[in-house]
Amino acid sequence: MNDESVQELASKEGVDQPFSAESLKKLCLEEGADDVGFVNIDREAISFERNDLLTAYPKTQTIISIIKTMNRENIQSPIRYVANNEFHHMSHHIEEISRRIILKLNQRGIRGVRTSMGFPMDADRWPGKIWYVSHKVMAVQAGIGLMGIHRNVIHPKFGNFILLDSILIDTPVDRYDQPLQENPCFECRLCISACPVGAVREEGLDFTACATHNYREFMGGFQDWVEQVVSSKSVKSYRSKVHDRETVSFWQSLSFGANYKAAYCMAVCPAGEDIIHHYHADKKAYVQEIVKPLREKEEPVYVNKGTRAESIAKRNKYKELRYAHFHMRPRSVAQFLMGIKLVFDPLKGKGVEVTIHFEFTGKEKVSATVTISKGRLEVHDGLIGKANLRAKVDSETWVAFLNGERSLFRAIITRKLRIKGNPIHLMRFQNSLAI
Ligand code: B12
Ligand code: SF4
Repeated sequence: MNDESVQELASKEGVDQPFSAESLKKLCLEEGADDVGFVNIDREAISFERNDLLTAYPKTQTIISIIKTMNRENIQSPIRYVANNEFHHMSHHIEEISRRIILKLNQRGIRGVRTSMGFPMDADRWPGKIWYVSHKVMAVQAGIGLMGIHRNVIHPKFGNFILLDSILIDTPVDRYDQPLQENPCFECRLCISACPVGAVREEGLDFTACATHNYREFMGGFQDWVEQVVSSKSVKSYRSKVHDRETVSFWQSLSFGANYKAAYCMAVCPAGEDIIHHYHADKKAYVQEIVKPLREKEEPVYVNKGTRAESIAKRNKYKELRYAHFHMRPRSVAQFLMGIKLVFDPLKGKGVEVTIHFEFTGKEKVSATVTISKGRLEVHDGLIGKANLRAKVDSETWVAFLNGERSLFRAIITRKLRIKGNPIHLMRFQNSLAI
């Protein structure tokens, strides 16, 4: 849309009226988005996101969700820098599209904010929710696509080979979109079989497994590497922990954008009109051409010791097992209670049946019940049911203990931690966590 037509529309519509969804959609597509949809800030389904959205832009009325397709063959390549180059290039591209959309909207008197499609994020909130806008949630609500078993959004036409972005604007539109009725994911489970660390599971993504391997050179994986550097007493000791090619890979990540180690779940997904006929025409050939080269690629695979991810990686003779530690040291009780859900490992927690009542005192006064049962960990507010163990603990002491800065013994003798029940339950709980 040229500047003249923008001005023409602006004068026709005025911005204090609900804006025409149709003309906004046209503008977004003309600026290069491959699909677009709109969500109202008051929608119930995004209520858990509202605080963050309004922190990012207090005047938000409408969330514009846009997508950009990637070149599928790049993402499927067993040469991962070919895929990473596509991810990075298209990340910049979609952000540039959002930037252009917002500048065009500014000319119509509409103001707004675009955050970021991925990184950078708010590192001050680490290890909490470091992003303010969950683009998948917005895309689903905007009717762009639905999440498959692998938790990526699948567009009915382009499949999951899309990147997402969201723009928060101060103006309502005259029509909002609704989630799709039919999920393009047809449960072929290729994503489950392709992930070298078994992170994709029907019961939900194993966040720690994916973050430890795929994000080896990001965030907590990067912390791990730094700690390996500083804890090495000599060059020889560093080299015994980190291969030269791994050091070079970290350099490459710092210089050119972090290397994803896998994204195989996305690479193999055959859902979506543009792709599915390749799969249905000859399923065996599809697996041979797309899945097998990734499964049989010889490469290092990063896992935490004793986890389900380790047991899965071990079964694949093409993968070299490398032990890592994805660091997520909580800085508050709230982060602890959120984080344990992400780091619970079903293999390490196998056979554990325990209920713990936590009563946190001091800075963060919170009560919570943590239950591990039948290979699942749940956290509930308040003290619910009968506990095997009751722990009354000063919140700051607990956080210091989790970060290795305070011993449990010292916490007990200074009466900052009071336990009722057999402490073995606390150990069992701790041993069920992947990190
Ligand atoms: C956090 C994050 C991750 C995490 C968690 C993955 C996930 N499924 O959410 C990790 C590091 C593992 C990850 C990996 C990848 N990601 Co990512 N990631 C994000 C991010 C920042 C937010 C995701 C989100 O909305 N979560 C909210 C909830 C509703 O999603 P969920 O699936 O139910 O929740 C999972 C996690 O988020 C986690 N979680 C939930 N709450 C919290 C809170 C905290 C504090 C933490 C740490 C985690 C966490 O637990 C769940 C898993 O058990 C977005 C960018 C953004 N700002 O939106 C990109 C995004 C989701 N990622 C994307 C991509 C491409 C990937 C990778 C393919 C990267 C790669 N190149 O290898 C892999 C795919 C892994 C997979 N199968 O999901 C794309 C997805 C595009 C699409 N078609 O859907 C996004 C949308 C980026 C973008 N702008 O396009 N990612
Ligand atoms: S690979 Fe198959 S099971 Fe996995 S998300 Fe895609 S369609 Fe669904």
